[in-house]
Parts: sequence; C-alpha cells; structure tokens
Amino acid sequence: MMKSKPSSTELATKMNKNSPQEWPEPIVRVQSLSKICKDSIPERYIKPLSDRPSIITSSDDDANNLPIIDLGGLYGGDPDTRASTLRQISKACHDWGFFQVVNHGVSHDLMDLARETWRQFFHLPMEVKQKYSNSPKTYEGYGSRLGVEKGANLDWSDYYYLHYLPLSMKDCNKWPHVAPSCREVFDEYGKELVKLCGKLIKVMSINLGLEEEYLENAFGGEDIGACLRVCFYPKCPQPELTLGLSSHSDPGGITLLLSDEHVYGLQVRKSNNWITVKPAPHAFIVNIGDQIQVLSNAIYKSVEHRVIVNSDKERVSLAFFYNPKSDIPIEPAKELVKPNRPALYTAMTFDQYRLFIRLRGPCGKSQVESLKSPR
Ligand SMILES: O=C(O)CCC(=O)C(=O)O
Repeated sequence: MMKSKPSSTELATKMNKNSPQEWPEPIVRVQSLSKICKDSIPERYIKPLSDRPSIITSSDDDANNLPIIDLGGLYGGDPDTRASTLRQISKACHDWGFFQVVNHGVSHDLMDLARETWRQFFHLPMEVKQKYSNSPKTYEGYGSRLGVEKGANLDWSDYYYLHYLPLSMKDCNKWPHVAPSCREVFDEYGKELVKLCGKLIKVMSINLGLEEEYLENAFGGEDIGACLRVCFYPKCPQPELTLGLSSHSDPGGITLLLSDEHVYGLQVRKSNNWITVKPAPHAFIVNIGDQIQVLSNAIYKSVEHRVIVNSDKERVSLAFFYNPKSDIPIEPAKELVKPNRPALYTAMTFDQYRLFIRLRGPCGKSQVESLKSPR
C-alpha cells in the first residue's frame, strides 16, 4: 500500500523531537572574515547567479519607496483623519505587505540609543562577543548563520537574538553587557515596541473586518511572544556576489524594523522587482509575517525581502518580531473563510512552524506555501 505524504504538522512534530542542539560545523564570524578578506569572499558566501543582487533591477525613485504613514492620525481625536489613516494602512497591507510609520510614539532618543548601543556590541573584542555565542537550540545570543544544513551557502552577516516575551523566556543574563545601563535600554526598547505592535495589530483586525481584539486574542492575548534580532552586516569586498540576508518572509506576526538610517540595504519584492527601501528618519518599517497571512486567509500576504551589503559601509538593523504564543494552533479566521474563499491553510502552532524555518534557514516564501491545505 502506498504511504500517504506526512502532513506539515506531523512533519514538524517529528522534527521537534530531533531539534538540533549544535551547529553542524565550526562557526565563522563574518565580521572576522570582513577583516581578512580584502579582495574576495569565500565561496560559501557566493550566491547562485539568479540570487545575486546585481542582475535584478531595483528602483530608486521616490514613487517606488514604501508608503510612509503618520500614526498621529489614529489618536488625535479627529474621526476623518483616523479613518484616512486606517485606509492608508489597509492599502499598504494589500499593495506592499510593508510600510513605514512615523509619529509612532516611541522616543527618537531611545531608538538611536538602542541602535548605537547594539553597534557598540559588535565592536567589542571578539573574545568578549564569543561568550554570548548561540546554538541552534534556541538561537538566543550571538550568531552567524540561520539553518543547520551542513555545507549550506551562507549569508554575509552576524546577529544577536534575544527574547522579550513570554516573560518565562526572558533572561536578561543572556543579553550582552555592553555598557552599564545597556540592559535597561534594551528592556525599555522592547516594552515600547510591544505597545506599538499591540496598536498596529488592532488596526489590522479592524481593517480585515474583524473584532478589534481578534488578532491579538488569536495570538494568545497576554501570552504573545516577542523577540529581537539585531543584524550586523560587515563591509564586503564583493557585494555583487552575495547577500547580507537571503530572501525570506518573516515567520511570525508582524515585524518592526529599525534600519540604519544612513546605509540602505533592505530590499522588498514588488512584482518581479526588488525595491531598495529608503528609511524615513526615525521611522519603523512594518511588515506582515506568515502568521497574519494564515489568520487573514491570505487577504494580507507576508512579502519576501532580503538584504544587500556594501563594500565601504557596515550596517546595523534591529528587527523586532511580534509573534503568536508558541503552542496555540494558528489557522484562518472563520469570519474570513467563505464558500468562494475556503480556508487556504491547515492549522499549525508557531513552535512547529518556527522549527521548519530554523532547520532550513531563509527560503523565500516556500515555508508558508508548505502550510497550504491539500486540494
Ligand atoms: O536588516 C534588515 O534590513 C532586514 C532584517 C530582516 O529581514 C530580518 O532580520 O528578518
């Protein structure tokens, strides 16, 4: 008898049991490579021709930059301005899956301080940073690769990953100690961003025609997850051959990215082009992750993005991920399932889903596509 293909849930449960504990080979810090590779990069970092940044057009004109939305209109008390802001966000979610927000309520000083404190971390001596080295078990700490496939092609970046929520996962002792008050800065930054994500997810619920609290409750209410990945992209002698971060969509709910204001790098897929994002001063770049795509039954889509690197400038960015509680099944909202639009996805917990991502590393949109219900 022919054996039926395992469902994505069965596969993830099986993988959970075999969750990798160690990296498959010694970790090489890209920052160290950047110092020694003056003219060329090691072969492992060279991307296949079709993925290299140089052969895909990117548009630099302003009309093609991400929409910039002033969030002040949501809370100013004027119903027309509020309705117009909701519409702008709705349009951006449909058209781009990405937008920038300004007047978002997070202190500019805190944003600058958080980014510059993290920059300092990456400029500490290597032996200090190595004390925070991570493993693929939780990814928490200082890392240089995503995915555990031996011999895999790698990206030109190092990173630091830490948990904010749920509180049971938050362990400030695993956060780096860069300067006396740095952990307070990182803590305050996390609290402010959780608040902002809470506001944005309400707006998305309303725009989808759901109860204001729907998405937040589907994410687990008080028990949502939040984590930060700080990416460090060192200078690269051959930026045309590699990527700082390969094309991927974000696995979680929504992401708030604080980009390096002076060094471009993020590219977003729009139709068949890669658009290089020009960050507005003190803006957060917001994007929809795979879990919102699933909950909205693909009315909103998580969009592929990637990062290019520079030969003469390093870049630091802070990606803050607001995620569902790890163990509740995420599936399309019943209100968004209609006879002419059946549920596109089978339910899966975020824990199971994240394991897919962590084993394989960035893979375009193939991960969320793999969740599609068989038809
Ligand atoms: O560095 C960036 O601009 C984007 C980072 C990103 O996409 C990620 O960390 O998932």
